[in-house]
This record gives sequence, structure tokens and C-alpha cells, in this order.
Amino acid sequence: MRAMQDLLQKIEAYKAEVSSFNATDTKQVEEFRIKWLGSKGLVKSLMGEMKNVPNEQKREAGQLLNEFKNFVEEKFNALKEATEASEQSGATLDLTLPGDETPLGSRHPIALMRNRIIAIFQRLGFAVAEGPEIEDDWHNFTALNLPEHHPARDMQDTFYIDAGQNSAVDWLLRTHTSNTQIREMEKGKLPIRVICPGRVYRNETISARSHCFFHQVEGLYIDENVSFADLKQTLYFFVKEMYGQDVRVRFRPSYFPFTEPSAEMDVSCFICGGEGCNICKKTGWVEILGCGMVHPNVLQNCGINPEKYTGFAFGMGVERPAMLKYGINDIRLFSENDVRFLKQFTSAL
Ligand code: 2U9
Repeated sequence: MRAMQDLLQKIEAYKAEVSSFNATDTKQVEEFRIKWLGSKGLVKSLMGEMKNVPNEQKREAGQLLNEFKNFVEEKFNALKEATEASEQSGATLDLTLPGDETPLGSRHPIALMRNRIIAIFQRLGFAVAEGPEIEDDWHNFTALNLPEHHPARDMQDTFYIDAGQNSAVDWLLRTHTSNTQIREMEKGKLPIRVICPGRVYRNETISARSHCFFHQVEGLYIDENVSFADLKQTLYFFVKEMYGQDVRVRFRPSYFPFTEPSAEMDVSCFICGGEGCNICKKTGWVEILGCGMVHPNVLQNCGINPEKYTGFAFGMGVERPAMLKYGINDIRLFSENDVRFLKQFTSAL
């Protein structure tokens, strides 16, 4: 009984070994033949074990052994045929062939534009700061001098988070990256010169022109004796680096609760050069950012003495300049993750 069992086990194991064997040249095929089918090979030695099998099982054992021998011979013929064919056609391994190309990802156009903006301000000594997208009411609104009943706080414009009845504060998705500057100011280390990129959320209907989330880069500079002249020079440098040395700039008075005085900055249209086109709505000017001197109340809210320190701040969206630069006509493309869209952009910074 045992002899038959041993034989069956060996045949199974040998079959697995033969099946998984592969050869790349005729030399390996010959080694295979000697090992399995040679006069001192494993098939012969298995045959020799027949003598230990009891008589009444000899017939069955002989059949199995014959099947196994055929199996090895078939494998040998197949290996021989394959290697001879490839050697005759000269298809040996060509080490000079180029390797498989590694597919490279690409940078998202929003990241490309954001990095361009950041790099310019970094050259002026601004550090990058990031803050949370889920924020409390203080850092997003109250500290920024947004009065309690300001329309921006409305449920219509802001995504509030239901944190349950016991929550001591109102939680929301930040509506601008200004929460990050507030957090920098609260740290109490002066002077401050930071640039704050990030995603912000507003409760808007999604269309080709607006989305319920988008990206901003905001900046803040606080020190003794910082003036509106510093603000203008910093932003002049930025636009000339961004849109070329010939670009013209104009400031228009504006209003933001967190800056006083406040302004919006336009550049001469970089599409038509100021002649008038669809992008600048025939005005020759394109609005690119808002700015102003930090309101004394905002400094005070963060424990900074407005008698001693002053500062300027500015903010801009990333989507619009990216759409203009890359000729993208629908803001929704940025968040659809369609590879046909994404792969059109470079993998460089
Ligand atoms: C602090 C104090 C002041 C940031 C500013 C703007 C003006 C502005 C908009 C541009 C287009 C937002 O993306 S947008 O819709 N931003 O016009 N942002 S001043 O002022 C600050 C920020 C933080 C502590």
C-alpha cells in the first residue's frame, strides 16, 4: 500500500516541477532531457520503483507511470520547438532595446498656477503657511471684523457643519484662506510675512463659471511702518513677474471688512494688450486681486498692537488665471479628474 502512495505523491510533485519549468535556450532544454528522460533520469528511476508495488496494483501503477512519461516527453518537445524556433530567427535577448516606458503623472493645472504665484512671493521673502479647511466661526469671520449680521455669514453663502446641539462653536467650511493668517497672527511672533494657498468653499450653484469650491492665494505682511506704498511695490513686482514687464496696473478703491483702505487691482488685458476683447469685456482691464491695509480691529482681535504695527493683505483666486493661461473654458473640468484633460499639462513644477 505504502509503495503505491509514495509513487503517487512523487508523480504529483514531479508533474508540478515539470509544468513550471521554462527554458530560454537549447542548452537548458538538453539539461532538462538529461535530468528527466536520460538513462539515469528521474523517469527511469520512477520506473524502477515498480518493483516495490504489490502485484494487484502493478497494472494501475504502470498506467500512471506511462502517462507521466508521456507528459514529460510532450513538455520536452514543446521546449525544444520553442527554443529552436527563437534561436533560428535570431531572437535572442537584445540588451540594447529601450526599456518599457514608465508612465509619468502630470501636475494639476491649479497646482501649476498656485506654484507659480507662490514662487514669486517666496522670492520676496514670504513664507508659505497652511491652515484647516474645517474652521470655527471665530477664525473665519469674527476675528476678521465681519459683523454678526454680515451677509457673508448667511447660510446661503457658507457651508455650516452640523456639530450637534452641544457644540460651543459654529463649525463651517472656510470661505477664504484668511483663517490661516489669523492663526499666524495669534501665534504672536512678529514680523509676519506669509503667503497662504488653499481650497475654500462657498455655497454657489455649480456652472461653467463658478463652483462650490475653488482655490485662493492670500498674503499678509505685518511689521512696524508698513505702508500702502509697500503694498503697491510688492504687487507691482508680482504682476510684472506674472504677466510680463510691460503690463500696466491700476488700483480702484473697494471695500472689505478686514482691510481699510481697500482696493482692487486690475492689469492691462494680457489677451488683447488693452485694445478691448471678450476677456476684458472691451474695457482693456482685467481684475486680478483685492488688497488693503489690515484693519486695526483685526490686529487687535489677534493681540497685536495697532498703534505699533501695521500691515497689508491681499487675496486672489487661482482658477481664473489658470483658465486664461491654459485656455480652459469650464471651471468644472478642474474637479472632474478626466485623464484626457489632466494629461495635457506638464509634469514640471
Ligand atoms: C487678514 C487680514 C486681511 C485678504 C484679502 C482680498 C482683499 C480679496 C478675493 C480675491 C478674489 C477673494 O478669491 S477671491 O474671491 N480676496 O479681494 N483678500 S484683502 O485680506 C486679509 C486676510 C487676512 C488677517
